[in-house]
Amino acid sequence: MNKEKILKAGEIAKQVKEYARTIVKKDVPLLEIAEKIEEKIIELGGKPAFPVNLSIDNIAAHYTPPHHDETKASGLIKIDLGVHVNGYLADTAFSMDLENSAQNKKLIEASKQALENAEKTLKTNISANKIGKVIQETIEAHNFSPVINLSGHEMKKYELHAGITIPNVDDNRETPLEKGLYAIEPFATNGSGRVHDGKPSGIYILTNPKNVRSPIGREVLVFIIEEYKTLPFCSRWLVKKFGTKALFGLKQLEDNGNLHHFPQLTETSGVKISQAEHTFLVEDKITTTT
Ligand SMILES: [Co+2]
Repeated sequence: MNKEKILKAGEIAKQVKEYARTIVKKDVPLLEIAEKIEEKIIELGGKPAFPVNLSIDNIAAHYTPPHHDETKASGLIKIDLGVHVNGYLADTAFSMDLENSAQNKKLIEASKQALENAEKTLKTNISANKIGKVIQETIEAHNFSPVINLSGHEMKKYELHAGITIPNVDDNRETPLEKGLYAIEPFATNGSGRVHDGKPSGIYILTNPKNVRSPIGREVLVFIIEEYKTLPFCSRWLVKKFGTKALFGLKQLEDNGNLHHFPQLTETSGVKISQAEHTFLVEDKITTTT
């Protein structure tokens, strides 16, 4: 573990988050917001650890604008961004209300407060379900539900979701949080508290680097291995590099079993979801990196 690089990734994420707050406004195209956030990460000396997620209302996660997207910012929007410095990660998220809704604001407050209470409870070797319990109790005290099938996660070099998961409820699993890097991410909702797989997100991760026959598939694969390694990436990034033929290459790689294609994660329509997230370095003492 390289503490210096972990802290640098966290510091960049913190600054980009402040920047994001100034550019996310109602009716601004998500494409413009995503590009600006990702450019800012690079400008500050990091790389995006995954495509910035800009998920609105009942979409909990995994919405990143495709290259031709026309969606505009609205409603209850979650901005989830990741930074890496040579594979050392920071993962952080916040929510904004773009329709002046009292309920959105309450939902945002519930996940934010749950994260703050989790942070206060955090110590070396605490069991993961104790953190989940604090998150659950805080969100329920706001009369909302935590999203129970999304969770925080351990992170390792070039591995966004590694090892231990940190639930958003008390799942009775007493896994101790040993020294390491963790993201805690409570989601609060006025819905059922369970998300399901939605449409394909255009966000992928390399699962098997085996050879592929198609020349464009191979070209894209070589680039993915070199540029993203085992971190998530999106079709928008590849269209920027190769033009729209990249989409054909991605299809070949998906069919050949090289990639996992993430679905959007959604609740039923009409339901709202908020999120807050920080990265924590757990040593003898705890450092919030983002
Ligand atoms: Co995360």
